[in-house]
Amino acid sequence: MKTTLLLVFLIMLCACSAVHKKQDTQITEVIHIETAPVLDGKAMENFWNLIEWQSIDQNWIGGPYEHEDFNGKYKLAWNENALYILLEITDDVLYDKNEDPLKLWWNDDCVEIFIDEDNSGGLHQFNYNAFAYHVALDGNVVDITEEEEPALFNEHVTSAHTTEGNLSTWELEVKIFDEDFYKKKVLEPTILKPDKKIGFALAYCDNDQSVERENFIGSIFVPGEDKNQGWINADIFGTLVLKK
Ligand SMILES: [Ca+2]
Ligand SMILES: [Ca+2]
Ligand SMILES: [Ca+2]
Ligand SMILES: [Ca+2]
Repeated sequence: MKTTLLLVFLIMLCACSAVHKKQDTQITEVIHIETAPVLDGKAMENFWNLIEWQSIDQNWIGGPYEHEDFNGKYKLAWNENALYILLEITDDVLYDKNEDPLKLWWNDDCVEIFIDEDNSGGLHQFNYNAFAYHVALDGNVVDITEEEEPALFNEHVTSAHTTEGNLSTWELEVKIFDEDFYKKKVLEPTILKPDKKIGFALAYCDNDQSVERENFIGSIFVPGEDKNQGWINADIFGTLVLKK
């Protein structure tokens, strides 16, 4: 009996420890910039040239896709006000299926930015422990609120993109908010400092005129069969370390 109880206790302990984010996996060091980029979808700023590209190549949803159908890469930089993303997306068909930004927003072509301000990991579907910002082609930013409803979070992410042929170049400014941001009288992003860790992943919902999105491609390897976990669970996010 004692052995059985001990075994049950050990299994529970393992199960509990497995839900916490392994903080040191998939680490990216992010370089500091003095001046924010001009958000115009043109990588004219010299600092962008000095930063290495990273891939968006993990197929979280959908069948195999060709290189012309989707490929994506990104660069990151930060200053005390925000995280900055330069993103190059090749997508053969740009498709805004639903004009209403709060209706089936994940079935439009969109960039999805996952942010966990304190790198805690954990569940975030109906709270602000972490965010899954869906940035639409028209710039609207959608996530789910504590009231379990979709809402616009346009003050959190500002974007611009240019498109030439199949290639879109995005520049995004992501202000980082903690889980209590909505309790404050004034919308107050976190002031970022060197060595801060932020949970992070980036993804693209690719729809080329289908009823539902055809692929959902992320920047982070997700173990197990269900790869579509980021919108609920911040444990799968990678970790950014802000470097001065
Ligand atoms: Ca620019
Ligand atoms: Ca496509
Ligand atoms: Ca958190
Ligand atoms: Ca598309």
